[in-house]
Amino acid sequence: MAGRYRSDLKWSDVTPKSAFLNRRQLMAGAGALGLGAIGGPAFAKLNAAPSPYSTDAEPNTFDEITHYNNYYEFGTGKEDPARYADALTVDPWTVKVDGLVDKPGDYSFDDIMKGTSLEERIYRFRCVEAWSMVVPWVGFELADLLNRVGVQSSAKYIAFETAVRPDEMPGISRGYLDWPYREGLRMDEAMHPLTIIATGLYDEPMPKQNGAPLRLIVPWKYGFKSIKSIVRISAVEQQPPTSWNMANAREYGFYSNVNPEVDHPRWSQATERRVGGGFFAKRIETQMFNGYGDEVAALYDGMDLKANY
Ligand SMILES: Nc1nc2c(c(=O)[nH]1)N[C@H]1C(S)=C(S)[C@@H](COP(=O)(O)O)O[C@H]1N2
Ligand SMILES: [Mo]
Repeated sequence: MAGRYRSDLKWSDVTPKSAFLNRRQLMAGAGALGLGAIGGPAFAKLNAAPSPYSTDAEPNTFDEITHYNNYYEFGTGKEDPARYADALTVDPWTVKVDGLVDKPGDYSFDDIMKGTSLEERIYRFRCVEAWSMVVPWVGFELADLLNRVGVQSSAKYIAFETAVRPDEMPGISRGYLDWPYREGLRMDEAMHPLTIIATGLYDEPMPKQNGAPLRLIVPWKYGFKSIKSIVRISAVEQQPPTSWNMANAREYGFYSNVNPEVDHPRWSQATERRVGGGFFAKRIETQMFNGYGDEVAALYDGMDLKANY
């Protein structure tokens, strides 16, 4: 896993942009001084304001969040990403933005971060599958990035791809999924203020096993929609193929909204087991749209969510 990072620098009185630039200088210094691995470039500020969408549930510990992961490029076991993801090179990092946009191009992580107009925030979201975990992400709205590259009106969906690095990712040669890992959102979902690009968690740059240096988080959808280590973002007209749907269309649809009323063919989705709660942890009731119905239910007005699972 990525080394934990501490410094004496106080972030409290710096602006987001200068926090980012300071962080870059610090990282260069850390490298030169041989202070060890840092997960990747970061945009974290210790006292960043929590998003009003944050849950007030207690966050999981850093150790829980970084040792119970799904990242099939590194293996299918929950501990495989923590064991193997250190091999991933995350700096430099380039994201190709293409398709129906005014400013296509290969954007470095720095390009993406320096242009951010919004203040970075802490988003304390519950990630739900059959299990759940509360994570204080640091990130910014995907819409901010999409607006900067100028999504054209003919684009109806945003498609995402993860890096494919057989030399760094031991899971690639084993198959499991049809690489690259792919995900997609309808345009209104992509533009929703709850949809974020996360670049860190707690006060750390994004740990590699959690998808360094930047990943998607869509808190009203099941965890697998939140694609990690993104290298390509495309604005497209047709609904794009997505990895889990390609692997098993009966079990995984395109929408994948958290929905306690629609069971996965192999398990109930009415409840979730909180990770880290210990052996006697009670299952908790899963909320429709993970509790964000007021914010997102209108996106699906008139849609049959049993057919569009
Ligand atoms: N590239 C990539 N992204 C991925 C996955 C993956 O295997 N590869 N797994 C998904 C699944 S199934 C889940 S539940 C979440 C887990 O995120 P976390 O490990 O940070 O909790 O990442 C999602 N993003
Ligand atoms: Mo998952």
